[in-house]
Amino acid sequence: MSRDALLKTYMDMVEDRTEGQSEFHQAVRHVAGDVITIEKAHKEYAAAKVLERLAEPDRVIGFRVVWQDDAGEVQVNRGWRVQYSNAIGPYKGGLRFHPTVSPSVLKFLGFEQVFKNALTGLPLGGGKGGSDFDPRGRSDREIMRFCQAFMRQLAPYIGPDRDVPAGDINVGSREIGWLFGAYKAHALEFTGALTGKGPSFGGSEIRTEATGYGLIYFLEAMLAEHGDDLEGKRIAISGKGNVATHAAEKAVAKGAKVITLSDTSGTLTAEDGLTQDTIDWVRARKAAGEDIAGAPHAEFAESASPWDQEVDIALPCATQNEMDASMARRLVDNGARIVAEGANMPLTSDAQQIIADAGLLHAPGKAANAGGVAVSGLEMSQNSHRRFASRQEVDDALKDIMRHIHAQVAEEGRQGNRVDYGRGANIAAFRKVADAITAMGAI
Ligand code: 2IT
Repeated sequence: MSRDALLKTYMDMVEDRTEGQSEFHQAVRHVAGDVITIEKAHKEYAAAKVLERLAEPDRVIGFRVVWQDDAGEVQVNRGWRVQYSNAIGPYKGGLRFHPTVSPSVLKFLGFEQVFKNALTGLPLGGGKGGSDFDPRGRSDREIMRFCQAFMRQLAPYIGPDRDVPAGDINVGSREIGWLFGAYKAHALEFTGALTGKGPSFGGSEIRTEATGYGLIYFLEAMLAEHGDDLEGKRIAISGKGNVATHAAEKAVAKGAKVITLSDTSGTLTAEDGLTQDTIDWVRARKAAGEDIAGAPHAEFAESASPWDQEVDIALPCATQNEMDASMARRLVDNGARIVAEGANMPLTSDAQQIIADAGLLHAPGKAANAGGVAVSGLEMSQNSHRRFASRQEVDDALKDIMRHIHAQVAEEGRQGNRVDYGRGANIAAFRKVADAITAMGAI
């Protein structure tokens, strides 16, 4: 059978079983498109039905989260943990609190996490979880009570050798502190069952910065591969959260010009590049739950998109499917040459096709944003050893890991003097996961 016929048969099976889970279908289709012929050509993988098995998470745990708001009213939210695959290590992946969280979104994120974690070279399986809870407009005490109620439901299913959650959108070190407090009260043990903890209770240096810094280290490796560097490059970044602001900070420190940051209210633009004080201001506003209109030394435009600027490099760091076909076309027309994903699956399938057809280099999130989970892996190992690594030690390890991911992906994806990063990442990660699944038999 041809690749297209194989992919159609496979995706028909996936879609029949998971009707309506469009984000999940999108993520699975991209990986399967790159690896299905490899699975079929490799006798052991084909016999073990590796792709068919990977279309189904190990399990999805769903629960009700009941808590009381400041007015004493009972609130009911939905929570889930997708334990996708522990073929190469304990389930590992973030928790997201956002009204768009659904089983489809968490399954796509869990699926991607399996492959991302494999690329880090650390012994980490893949998972993802979260809730449809919206922290916007909630007081600190309400968010704490929500975290405690959420962990009451989740705690029985996690642990340092079983499943180790961390943060994701709207779950930062403050929420991890509340979640960890509730976990510890349940488990009657102090173990590293969560990462992204505060430095005074087992958290790793650099974990907060790691996804954004790692994205820039990966970008530097991409540029070096193609005989170039960051100096003077014009970069558009979307988002205003942890990934976006730390990527911006590191890019500016390396001599690039960061032209934009954004949120759902609009886009901040500085023609000569945002300065560190503007980035700090954005971070403080995000922490206070406020939008980014009115930043110092930058223009704010309500309906503008970061992809309307003339830039060399685009770093989408907001959320899934944030860039659609028309935005991708504008980005290409504005002269961008590189897209590296800080967010998970930020391009729609149509946007991805446009970027590919225009010949841009495009690094997928599972490679480019793996720095966060990589430092989570380092935090787990520090906790197991009961020690703390220095900031320098962790930053050096993060740089090494991002260079190593780039080298693996480039090797699998090299086509002449260019690299197909999407294909390279999917193939390198798939081989590792498939080898482990195959070695463990039909279980
Ligand atoms: O998308 C991601 O890789 C994360 N949210 C980080 C997960 C982790 O376990 O550190």
